[in-house]
Amino acid sequence: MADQSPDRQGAREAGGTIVACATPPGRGGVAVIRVSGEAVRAMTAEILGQVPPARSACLVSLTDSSGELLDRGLALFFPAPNSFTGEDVLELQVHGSPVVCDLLVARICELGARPAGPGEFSRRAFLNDRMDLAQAEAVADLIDAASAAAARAAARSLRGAFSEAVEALVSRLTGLRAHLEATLDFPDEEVNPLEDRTLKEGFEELGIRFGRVSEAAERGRILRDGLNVVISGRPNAGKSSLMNVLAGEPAAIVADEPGTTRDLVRAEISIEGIPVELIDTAGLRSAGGGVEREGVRRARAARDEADLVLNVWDAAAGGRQPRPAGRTIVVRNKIDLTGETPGAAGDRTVSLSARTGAGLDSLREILAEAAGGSAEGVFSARSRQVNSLKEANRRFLAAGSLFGQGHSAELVAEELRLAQEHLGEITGAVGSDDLLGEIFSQFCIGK
Ligand SMILES: Nc1nc2c(ncn2[C@@H]2O[C@H](COP(=O)(O)OP(=O)(O)O)[C@@H](O)[C@H]2O)c(=O)[nH]1
Ligand SMILES: [Mg+2]
Repeated sequence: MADQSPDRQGAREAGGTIVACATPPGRGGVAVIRVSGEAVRAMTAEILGQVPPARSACLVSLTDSSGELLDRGLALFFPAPNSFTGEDVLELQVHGSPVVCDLLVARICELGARPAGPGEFSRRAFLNDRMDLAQAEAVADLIDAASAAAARAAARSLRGAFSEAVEALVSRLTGLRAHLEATLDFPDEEVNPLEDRTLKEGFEELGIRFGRVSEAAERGRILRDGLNVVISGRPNAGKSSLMNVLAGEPAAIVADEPGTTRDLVRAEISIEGIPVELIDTAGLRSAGGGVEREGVRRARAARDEADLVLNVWDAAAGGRQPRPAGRTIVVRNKIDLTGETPGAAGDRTVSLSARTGAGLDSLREILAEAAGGSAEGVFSARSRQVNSLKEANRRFLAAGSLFGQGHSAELVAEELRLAQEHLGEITGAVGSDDLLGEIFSQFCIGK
């Protein structure tokens, strides 16, 4: 983290008027320079000889300190608070020359602005309540989106879909807490909270809502980060063969000899535009030497972190086939030897042959579904947000079970309060400067 030095960190946090080229470096038709802060109006008058009317494009001449022409372009003035940052903002559309941009940025700095740090415009937008943290992060995710589905999901978060879902959870949590605390205020009334229907139904309904929002957020996270798929199973089941046929290249060594794959082998593929990382692992068995044992340890660790596990099973070998569970899909391989029909049985078991390719399409469909499916109604999310949501849900479940066991309303209310705090981390209602610094430092400059 080279740009975390104290002076730059300090500069980023300082106020003042900031300037940056918002378009990527290099030559192009048009470049956009953005200026935000309290001195924008005065600077605008100086460089343009006028302050253009609010929010309308105006053809202007841009001059240096001696009055000489630097470029002609369009100026847009957004007076506070109706701008991206909530401050006075000037946007200049000039010819896309890096030299012209540098001259203009230097000219604006001469007049008292300073170069913006990464994400500083978005950070101001957040601090001035123009958007919450989930929306600010969605801006960055929209810019970074690797697929159409990811871009649509980010646009939904930017519009506020994720924030609204979180706010709805918060308002219901607050309602439950208020209701619980009311029973604290009237201890003499001898009401048994367990028989209180409003509370009971409140817990049930909120539980369902938590589930729905968590699922959508998890799908959004996968759309953004890609799907991580671990291929696991016994030695010689055909894991490496499956990896190679999915990857379309001989990424891993295939051999008759059990114990061939010892380290993790990775391949990146794309399914419906969503990045999928395939990880081939050493077969799980207790025999083998030290290197193989380390391979097995790595295989287990990878499996624990996977979004999805393909448990490959040699259909020709017989024995007791593992059951699909949670994130695990059972792949019955080598059906060219058994003659069974290729394809999926339910959404968690698929029969195929890595050798002939029969049944592979069914597996690809299952992977596509896991990677986001239609992505209908999904909003973009980051692992930071998914983790906060999980923590909030954990606290909420704890509150529910304390409530069910008849514990004091105070104890239950405290767990609900903690759940609410974790939800606040998502939108930035609760959060530290360190967290904000970390998030915005990953944005690009000019955003
Ligand atoms: N007949 C047949 N043989 C296969 C199939 N998939 C893999 N094999 C063979 O099974 C052996 C072990 O394959 P490999 O991919 O190295 O298994 P791994 O140890 O699980 O990675 C090799 O000889 C492969 O050619 C299949 O679908 N049909
Ligand atoms: Mg192998």
